[in-house]
Amino acid sequence: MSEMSMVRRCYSCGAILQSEDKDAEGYIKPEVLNQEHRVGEVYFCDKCYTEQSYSLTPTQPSLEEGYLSMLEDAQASDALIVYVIDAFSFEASFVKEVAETIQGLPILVIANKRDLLPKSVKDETLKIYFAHRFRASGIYANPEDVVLTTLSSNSDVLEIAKMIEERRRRHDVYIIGAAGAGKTFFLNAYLRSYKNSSSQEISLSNYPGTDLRVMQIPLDNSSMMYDTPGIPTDNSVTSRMDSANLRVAYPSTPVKARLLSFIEKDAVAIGGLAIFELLKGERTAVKFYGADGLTLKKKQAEKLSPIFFKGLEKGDLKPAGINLKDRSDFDAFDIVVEEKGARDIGIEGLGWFAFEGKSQTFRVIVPKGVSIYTSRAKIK
Ligand SMILES: Nc1nc2c(ncn2[C@@H]2O[C@H](COP(=O)(O)OP(=O)(O)OP(=O)(O)O)[C@@H](O)[C@H]2O)c(=O)[nH]1
Ligand SMILES: [Mg+2]
Repeated sequence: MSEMSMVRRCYSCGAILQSEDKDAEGYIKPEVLNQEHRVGEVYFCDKCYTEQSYSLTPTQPSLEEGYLSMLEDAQASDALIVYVIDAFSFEASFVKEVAETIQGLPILVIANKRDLLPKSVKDETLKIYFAHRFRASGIYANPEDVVLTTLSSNSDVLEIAKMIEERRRRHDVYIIGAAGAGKTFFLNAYLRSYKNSSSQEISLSNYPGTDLRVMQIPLDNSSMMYDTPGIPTDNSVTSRMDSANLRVAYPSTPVKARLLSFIEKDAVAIGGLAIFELLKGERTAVKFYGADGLTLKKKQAEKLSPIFFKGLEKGDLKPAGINLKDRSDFDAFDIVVEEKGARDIGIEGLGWFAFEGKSQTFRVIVPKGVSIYTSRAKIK
């Protein structure tokens, strides 16, 4: 009787893996190829592996030069940090160096775009979640440090202005956060009730010693409020789409749960942007939270994957990203859920999957460089 073995391909370039010919396509060291195949393990040929065309750790957004030295000033002057987040998606937007640089400073978190989360969820629950995510990212915050806002419709920020005034103790204020979170919307609302009691003017100029364009608002004769450039969202799906696709993929109304039931090896494709698979584990009910316009297609992973990549090649899938054509344009992450209880696995800028943690392994395939995160459930 002949023995059958599974053909293994490089996850990046798709070449059939082999250990015989170093110079031929798909070469992989015999010790890697012959080791026992662990569930969920993805293989790369040596060429793809050494070229590091696959990043297996979620990426962080990149910072402009001068950004950290600006925050070092904030640290040195014991300033108040007003950290604006997009309540729909911010979980993977933290940058380690930013967290380290603002360590110990007083903070006020403005969780904006509250309108994109279901009304039924209590504000208090969200505040606890947001504060938890900040702490998990190395920035100390409590639920009392969080305010929820919908700056696009609510122009009144008097309460927030009062909180800032109390918390800043006559020190400077730095408004920071990811691009598009709502910093400028906040500032515009703030300026409506602002009175300049100083001898200085409001100005848009380079932050001292940097090329950063910063709006500077005098708060009194010795302190300023700075509206700083947004931390780039290059690790978000939103940065991979043109505006027509973005209108479909990014919510404009509260996200609703879409129910899916997974058995092992089931997967769901989200438009032409991502695949989420239950690689290992018992039957799991999963809720997807994301824009209504996103199409979900669920099938066994081995059937779904060729359909997805063929669809991408042909340009059939909607919404789709710019220059996402084949497997090599995507990253794959396997997530082993060790925690029990209500959990989320999210894709930055796209939405999240909510489920009960039961030692599952999930595989998430996302456009290269897009971050994913896992956390306790945002919405219960
Ligand atoms: N749904 C919703 N959208 C909002 C809200 N507030 C702002 N937006 C939208 O978010 C986008 C970005 O807002 P901005 O205030 O310019 O964001 P920013 O943080 O200043 O961005 P950068 O200057 O690029 O760093 C705008 O297109 C707004 O329409 C909100 O409360 N809800
Ligand atoms: Mg702005």
